[in-house]
Amino acid sequence: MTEGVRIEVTGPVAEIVIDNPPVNAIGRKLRLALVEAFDAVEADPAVQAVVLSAAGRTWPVGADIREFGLPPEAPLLPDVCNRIADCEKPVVAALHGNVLGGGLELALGARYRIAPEGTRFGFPEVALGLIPGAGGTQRLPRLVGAGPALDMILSGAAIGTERALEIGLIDAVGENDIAAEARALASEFATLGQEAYPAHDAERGLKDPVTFVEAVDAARARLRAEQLPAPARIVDCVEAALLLPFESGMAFERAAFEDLLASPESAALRHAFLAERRAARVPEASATPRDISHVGVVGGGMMGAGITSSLLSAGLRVTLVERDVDALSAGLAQIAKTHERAVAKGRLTPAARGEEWSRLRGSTDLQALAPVDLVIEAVTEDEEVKREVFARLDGVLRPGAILATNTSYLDINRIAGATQRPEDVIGLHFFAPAPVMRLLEVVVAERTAPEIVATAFDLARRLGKVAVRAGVCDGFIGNRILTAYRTAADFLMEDGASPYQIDAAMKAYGFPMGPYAAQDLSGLDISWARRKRLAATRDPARRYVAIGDHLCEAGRLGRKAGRGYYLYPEGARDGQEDPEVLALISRGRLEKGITPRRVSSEEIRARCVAAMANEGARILEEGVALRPSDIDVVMLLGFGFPRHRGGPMQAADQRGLLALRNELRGYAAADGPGAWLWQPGALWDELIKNGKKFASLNGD
Ligand code: T1G
Repeated sequence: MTEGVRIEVTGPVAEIVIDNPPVNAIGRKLRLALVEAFDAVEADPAVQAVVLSAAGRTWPVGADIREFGLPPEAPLLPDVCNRIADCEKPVVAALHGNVLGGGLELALGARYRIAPEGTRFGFPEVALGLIPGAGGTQRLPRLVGAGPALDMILSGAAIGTERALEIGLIDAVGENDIAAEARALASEFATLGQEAYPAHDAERGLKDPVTFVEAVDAARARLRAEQLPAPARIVDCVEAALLLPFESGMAFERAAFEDLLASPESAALRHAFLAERRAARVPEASATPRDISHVGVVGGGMMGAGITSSLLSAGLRVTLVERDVDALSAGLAQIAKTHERAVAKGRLTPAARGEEWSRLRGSTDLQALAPVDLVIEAVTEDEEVKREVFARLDGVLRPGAILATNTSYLDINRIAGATQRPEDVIGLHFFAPAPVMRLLEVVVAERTAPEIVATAFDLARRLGKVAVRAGVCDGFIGNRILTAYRTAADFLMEDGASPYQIDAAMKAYGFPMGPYAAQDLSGLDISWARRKRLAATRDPARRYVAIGDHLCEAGRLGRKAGRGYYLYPEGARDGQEDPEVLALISRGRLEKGITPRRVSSEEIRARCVAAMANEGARILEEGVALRPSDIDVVMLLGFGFPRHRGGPMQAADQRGLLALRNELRGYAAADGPGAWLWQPGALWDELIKNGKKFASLNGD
């Protein structure tokens, strides 16, 4: 049989087994093999009934996302699903694992569907900026009605067997050897003969058109103006399942699917999906990770407590060390609060909380860390303090234990230099709040051993985080690009834009909040400390905007101080614009002899994204990041870059590198002392002259 499918005939039952590891993704070869398999079993007079099953850990999880950028090749997935539905012999689908997307559409082509407990069913296409494009928007509402169909397809959320049985998506919940049960059912059908099959109405969802229309209208009313294009198309297609004959509905769905497939939003969302998984492909992946079961955390502040909660959730034993009892108690209280919130929200049972808590120890003595496999240091962002902690840890930890620092931009080579074991030192840069943020920057110092990197990536997987490999530089990947973004914004603010206009422009681009509201939230003193640290080495000829320093000098440290770029009366969550800040900015311009100019929102967005992409190009040239898509993953998961834009490097590719490089050159020429921010490096010319995009550097 063609690759990816085998047929096993037992008596009157033919079982077609899909076997395309790791997740039975449906690419062209598999589509062809399935059509050939159904042609074969239909032509075989000995076969009276068919079972469609899947080998491995899951039923097909969907169409092969990697094929979407390629020209479509027959047979298309809708044709495969129709082939199954048109099979003259009853088809029983034996489902298990994640029955998603095109995989669920395959299952909907069958006459009967059975699955064991634990099987999940969903249409995640909306998260890729798409809609089910192989009959899902037509067959599902016909089977289960518009309400449950719209809930599934608009949310992209999976449902379990109980809900699937309740809405009629599956016909029975079976035991674990679901293929055997399916063969028995098919054998019954083969023996009973066509007329005896239990009545199975694949159109029962259309029986109540009034309810159907009400569900469509309600869903359409909930759509929001700024939403991406896919949700509205989903509602239109589900409505078409009621209003149009099946073939016309399929054509209507296909047209919508092709529109969305060609959209920049979907290209960005598919890019993000694959980029997150590509990040795990690091040169050190072949090294053997060390066993980690007991982790020490030094520092029980916001980050240390958050990291501890994350480690406990992953089933690890943790010893938290703080300098004194008060600090330790505060850290433990923070962890208890996180537990309480999880229990209150039903994410954690009280018993599970108790079990997690039983794996936690607290101490004020570093000696308590002697037995641990790995220590994560999360003390204050001061190089000397960290070096002192590492020197002491070096004398306490057993040979082979790993020392990790959570620093967000300090030089890890210098921190490692405080120990006798630099090859066991690495950066694990978590993002606040650590239990929630999925990003982990794994910062590899000059002498870090390969198996330490492999251990860090293995730990990230166990924590449910996406690890991205970074080299040592000031700010690694994310904070370095954030600095470029903020600098571009500061230049615009000094040139004539207000911080409030800049924030609004970047929110309109898709950021959850603008750069100034974000600084108020995290506290202006953090970046102020960094600017002061770098002041001695700053090139005086370079443009430098001191507005942020002036705000800090005036005690305006952000939301925690009740005022920063915005005012927060009585600790209000959302800031109010403050004329005092505008006056302070005007004074700053006056001192520098700058006549403010009108700045458009389009220019704000263009400059900020260009600055991020240009810093990303520099990071690539310096080898700090392995590939452009790693930079995108960092900005998407750690810094709120809108997912439907794909990240700064994807956005640059979408914009066009020649146009963007010329734009950067224009900014550099116009910006005089600020040219240093904009100057495009050699990588731009290299890619442009070869007609390549940043994506060509991602490998695959
Ligand atoms: N296509 C290609 N490769 C895929 C894939 C897919 N759909 N899904 C997973 N992989 C790869 C993934 O890149 C990784 O590869 C490996 O499988 C393990 O994945 C026409 C248009 C099912 C929840 O969106 O959500 O059908 O990095 O690490 O954590 O209507 O995979 O090892 O080389 O994620 O156990 C709709 C996407 C597609 C499901 C399992 N389906 N997949 O998670 O494993 S569009 C989806 C997932 C479609 C039709 C429409 C997850 C998972 P590598 P993993 P996991």
